[in-house]
Amino acid sequence: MRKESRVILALDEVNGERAMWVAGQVADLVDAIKINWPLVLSTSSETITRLSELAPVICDFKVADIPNTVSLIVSHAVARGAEGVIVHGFTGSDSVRAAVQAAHDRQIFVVTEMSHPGGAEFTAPASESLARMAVECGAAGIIAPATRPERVAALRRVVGDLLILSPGVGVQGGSASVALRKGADYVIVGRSIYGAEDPRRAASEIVREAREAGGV
Ligand code: BMP
Repeated sequence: MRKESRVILALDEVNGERAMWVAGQVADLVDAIKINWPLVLSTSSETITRLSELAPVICDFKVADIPNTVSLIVSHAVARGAEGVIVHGFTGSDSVRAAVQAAHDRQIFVVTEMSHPGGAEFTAPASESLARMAVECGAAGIIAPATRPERVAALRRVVGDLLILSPGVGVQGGSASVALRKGADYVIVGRSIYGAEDPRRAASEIVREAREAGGV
């Protein structure tokens, strides 16, 4: 995955036509497009392939299952054109290893601490163990919360040079520049871009903020 703007679009737009329009508006500005169940279920898995023609696609399926099922989901996402897949880590190292193996040369990202308030209940206390396991299992990176930037810094100390993708910017209250300065490689931004009247302008503003935060 390229590392230029350090911004990943979370395309949770459920109108398929508008989703493709938004993707076309910002594909050259963002480093990747992350899609989740809402868009895949409201359109079809063919959307993965169509989007992958515009930008690298990360399938945020938060896969949480036994190794065999994990492996089936990851290999089908990759066959559709996914460059990366997001999985949960609480399922254990055998499931995460199955994801890494099924992804071959594509990337697996493991959820650590989630960005919403409920993420503090169960995921926060386990986040450093989950991050350590992601490293041991050969994942490409982790997901860490821009809403709690000090946790991004703490998780960076655990994962070394693994990639950190950080959601929670904008509507959830997190700041792109702070998350990047605390150690995130990329910020994940959804509604603040795809929900804007002018998604290209909204994306450009966040890209400018990311650039000002330094790095790369
Ligand atoms: P938004 O910028 O609209 O809040 O979108 C954030 C995106 O990141 C959503 O797709 C959400 O599913 C995802 N996400 C998150 O917000 N917090 C997490 O801890 C993990 C996520 O994948």
